[in-house]
Amino acid sequence: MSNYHVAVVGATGAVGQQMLKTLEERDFPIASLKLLSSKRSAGKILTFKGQEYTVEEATPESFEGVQIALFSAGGSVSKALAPEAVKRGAICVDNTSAFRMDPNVPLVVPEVNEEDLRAHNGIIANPNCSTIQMVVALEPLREKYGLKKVIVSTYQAVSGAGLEAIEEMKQQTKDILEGNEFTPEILPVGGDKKHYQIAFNAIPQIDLFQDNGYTFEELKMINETKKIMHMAELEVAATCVRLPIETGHSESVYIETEKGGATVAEIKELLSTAPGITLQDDPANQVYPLASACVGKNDVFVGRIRQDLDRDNGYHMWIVSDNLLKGAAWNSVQIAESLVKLELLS
Ligand code: NAP
Ligand code: 3JN
Repeated sequence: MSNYHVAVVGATGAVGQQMLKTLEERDFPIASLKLLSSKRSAGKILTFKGQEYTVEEATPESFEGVQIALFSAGGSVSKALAPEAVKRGAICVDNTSAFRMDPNVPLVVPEVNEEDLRAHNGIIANPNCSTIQMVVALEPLREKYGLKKVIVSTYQAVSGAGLEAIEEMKQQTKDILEGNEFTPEILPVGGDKKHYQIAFNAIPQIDLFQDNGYTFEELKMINETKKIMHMAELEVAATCVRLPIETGHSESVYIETEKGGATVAEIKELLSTAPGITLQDDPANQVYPLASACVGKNDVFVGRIRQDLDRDNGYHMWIVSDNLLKGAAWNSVQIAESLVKLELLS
């Protein structure tokens, strides 16, 4: 097997750090590795496979000789630098929303639509974390029973909002427990007008509000799900909520299938052997997925599967995954592995 010249853009961030861990754990075939960030972290030393690497400022020239670049440094960085990387011959796996809805860019979750990679034009988009874990769980159901409608409410961890948000939650928790004053400065969204307490709270806003009253995170889930599943007609509604959990997104998902009548036992059987899924569903023994238990694991955990009490094609379930792994780093590295497997990397 060949070894590849790899760059990680945003290597010092919450996702970038998991990217490096995942590349290391998967023993991805690396000939050379560039760790890129903003000017702020340039010069910082990071360790990969026991070897020290100096972080460099990401510039267009950084991508000379790079074959695969994993981007997680925000949408504006991807918009500015991914085309520069492609110009220099790299394939980019982009973790931001910058290109996800571009019809010329495949939006890929390998368990669902790996074959879409064949149509890439240099950039491949990694979906939003909340979308990824949901479509992994829904794809086997779509394939067997058809899918009409999805209604999802999320319970999202703060690590989805980056390292500063984690720090804010921890500091606020400490301040509240010690009776100190504090001023929220980051959550729900760094760039928005108001900030709210996240410790001991639930914030029904992730990303900025759009004109139709949905947040951008909710619209990402809606639009990305349709694109990944090639189902423009699928009815999807989403409500996204931030909770004071460090890592692990949870989702309460209601679906309606085309064909009714599947039993819960049949659905459990189907999901128990589906790729990337661990079924944890044994109510009698209080077995169900927990955010705290999914941390550090690549799978999507599914449980609490119930038939709707009014509709014979309606089902409820609870879907949990490590948002920084399957939601970001692992899905990106998995895409890179798929590119190697499908012989799409030069
Ligand atoms: P983070 O912890 O705040 O880290 C941000 C990273 O981006 C740092 O490495 C930072 O470098 C780098 N960066 C910032 N500005 C840059 C610039 N101008 N040029 C080059 N690098 C720059 O954030 P995160 O949680 O890792 O998220 C990063 C991005 O990944 C998000 O903005 C989002 O687009 C994407 N993301 C995707 C998902 C998903 O759902 N798939 C989930 C989370 C995040 P410095 O150390 O120099 O500041
Ligand atoms: O908040 C979360 O749990 C996931 C956040 C993802 C995110 C954060 C900042 C910018 C994204 C994303 O990947 O959708 C973006 C973005 O729009 O690129």
